[in-house]
Amino acid sequence: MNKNICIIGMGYIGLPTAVALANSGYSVTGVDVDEKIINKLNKGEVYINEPLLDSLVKVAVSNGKLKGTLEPKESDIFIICVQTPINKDKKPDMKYVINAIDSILPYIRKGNIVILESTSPVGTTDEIIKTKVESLGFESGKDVYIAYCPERVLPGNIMKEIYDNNRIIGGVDNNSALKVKEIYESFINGHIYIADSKTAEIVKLIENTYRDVNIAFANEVLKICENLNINAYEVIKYCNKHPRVEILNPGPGVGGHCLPVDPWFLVDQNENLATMIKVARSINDSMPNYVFNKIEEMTKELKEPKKIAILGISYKKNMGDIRESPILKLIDILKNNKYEVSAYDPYVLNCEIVESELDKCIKNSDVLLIGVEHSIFKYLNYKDILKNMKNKLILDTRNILDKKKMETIGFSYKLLVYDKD
Ligand code: SAJ
Repeated sequence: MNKNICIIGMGYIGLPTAVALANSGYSVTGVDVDEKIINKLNKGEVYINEPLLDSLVKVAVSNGKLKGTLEPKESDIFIICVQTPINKDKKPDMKYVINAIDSILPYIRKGNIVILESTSPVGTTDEIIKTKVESLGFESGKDVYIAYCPERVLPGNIMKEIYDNNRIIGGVDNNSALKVKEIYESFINGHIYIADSKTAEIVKLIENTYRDVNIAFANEVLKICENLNINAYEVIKYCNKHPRVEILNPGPGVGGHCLPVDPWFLVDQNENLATMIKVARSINDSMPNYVFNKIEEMTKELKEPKKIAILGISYKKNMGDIRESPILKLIDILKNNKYEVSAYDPYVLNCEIVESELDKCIKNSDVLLIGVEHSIFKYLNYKDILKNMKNKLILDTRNILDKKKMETIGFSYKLLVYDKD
């Protein structure tokens, strides 16, 4: 096989997809509008911190199978992997997908394959991608092949999941779906399912919405249990002993670029029907404020200025991605309410709020707040941390520390929920 693939967008999904395809034999051109990303890529370097990604990129670039450019070029296959954010009104902003398809139109020839991977509103592949490609005079399924193939990888474990997860391919016609399946079969170990493009589009949206709604349920359980003076973590632990119950973990909110965004695509197209989805979003969005109220309660007797030292600001554990992090929202609320805030996160580099040394972050603080469950935080020397603090309060929003151990050291330890003494 010596086919050429042009991938538009060298971000969290485009770059891993590019290396997977390059290392399975394709000649891949990675396109991005950001010159810094392309210069790095051509040196075999990456800006995304993902296990295995940097070494796989080095291999692909050094053997000439992956090259970065600022402009697309003629290829057998085009894959669009650009971001699809929401705007201020929570409506999908499709300009990156539109720019991407427009940028490849001049290079599309008879026999080419065009794939959309970006999470998109239902109908995008048909209404935007197919319409634009067919405006060149081609007929889909005969002259060109068009499909939607959503990524499903978990940030923090992208390279493993890109190979091992099951995939769904939604063709705008059956010929297209079968052509696209051949490409993904070259590297995917999981099963590949074939559907129509609208089905594949909604599957992607529903998967992420399912998780968001389930996290919202866990957060509501937390609020209800606190109202009734019951420890929610204990409740969830016992509920999950039932063979058909699996409640997720409550926490300070839902971050990342997927779960806080994708449910809105369903809301936008189904305003009067997606009622639970909308409520779930508002529950998850309420969590930073809920944590803030907890801090207010814990510190109401303390003198100002009150200092909150936060361990972990990324949107989830063991990684440095801060996009939509609920802890950043909490920091804003704290600062707007005249709290002093310092933060320590060994995964987050080049962020103004983050101290490079733990001691500096902790010094003279009143409350130590666990924001993210980075594994390393379980093993810190909390005796030393305590010595550095003004008031010895801990608020553990992720339920990672041992209450008894913390109290033996001398902390007053609070879980995010009501915590019986
Ligand atoms: N979270 C909780 N409680 C939980 C689980 C997660 O509060 O029990 C929070 C996390 O702390 C984080 C947020 O939710 O702030 C999202 O984290 P996540 O690990 O659930 O998901 P993402 O956003 O990193 O990745 C999701 C995945 N989707 C599903 O699991 C259905 C991934 O497979 C998708 O590919 C990805 O979205 C995407 O790109 O769409």
